[in-house]
Amino acid sequence: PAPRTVLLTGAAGGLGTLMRELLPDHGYALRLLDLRPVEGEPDAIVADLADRDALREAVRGVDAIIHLAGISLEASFDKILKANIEGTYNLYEAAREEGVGRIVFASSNHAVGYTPRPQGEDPLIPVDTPRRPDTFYGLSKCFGEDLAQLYWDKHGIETVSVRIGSCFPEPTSVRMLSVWMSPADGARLFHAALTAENVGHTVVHGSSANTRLWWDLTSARGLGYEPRDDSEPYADKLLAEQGELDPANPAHARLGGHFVTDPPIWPN
Ligand code: NAI
Ligand code: 15L
Repeated sequence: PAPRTVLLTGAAGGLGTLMRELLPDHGYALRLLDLRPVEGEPDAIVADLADRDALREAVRGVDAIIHLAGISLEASFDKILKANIEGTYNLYEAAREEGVGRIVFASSNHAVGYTPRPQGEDPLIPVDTPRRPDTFYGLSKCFGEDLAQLYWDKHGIETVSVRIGSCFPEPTSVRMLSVWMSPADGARLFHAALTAENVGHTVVHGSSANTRLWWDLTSARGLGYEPRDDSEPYADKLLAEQGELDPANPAHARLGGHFVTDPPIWPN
């Protein structure tokens, strides 16, 4: 049967807030978890991914998990280690102990952020492009994907790792015209990732069907995802404000954008 009760971690965040609004229309009853209280949701579980007992209780009885919680931008290695690496491990262990069979993992384009973005007639970036994390943050998403593979091979827990582009109500940069995932398409993709059969561990690109797309959506479509949105209506305004991307600027020439060129965050 299709999963119905889903634990949404990171429910107080930007994407979590969008998905709290949109996923119930796809038939889900959400259980919410975040480090911070979730506004207007007194029943939400307030817990740190470091708290293994709380995670075990939070996952008990759910059909699936959408794992969004963690640090969503570059930070010191110690912070990334705690929240994204140990935190994701703790969540998978809780899922294993409690018998949860399906996880949707919010990976990121920054797992492969150093990949050159296509120019001219270049092919779209394939989903099996080599890992090229652009930050400790992106590196933590590589870890999460590998953890998902291990828990599939060893424990039979299925995961769809969604390398999300940029999921915000509207695209706000010229780069985002290429990697934007509309919130409605995000909910469609998460729904597909929760319901597709025999996914094992599957990595997909997460975006809308943008005219200026940089990556291949074949694996996402293989789950039954049918994107309906395209960033193109925002293109004229953003290009007038910001100009075309400059191929000589690494922040414009690589998938990860400014994550590639921002100075590293030191020390720990
Ligand atoms: P966000 O930063 O707005 O939300 C993350 C949430 O996780 C926050 O509410 C925070 O309190 C919670 N959190 C952080 N550390 C935690 C911990 N130790 N225990 C429990 N909760 C914790 O980020 P956003 O934009 O909502 O992203 C959600 C997820 O999707 C993140 O994993 C991010 O890396 C990923 N992602 C998001 C993209 C986007 O375009 N929004 C793009 C690519 C990936
Ligand atoms: C991400 O992974 C971040 O979580 C999000 O805030 C955006 O910066 C997004 O990537 C992006 O690349 O635009």
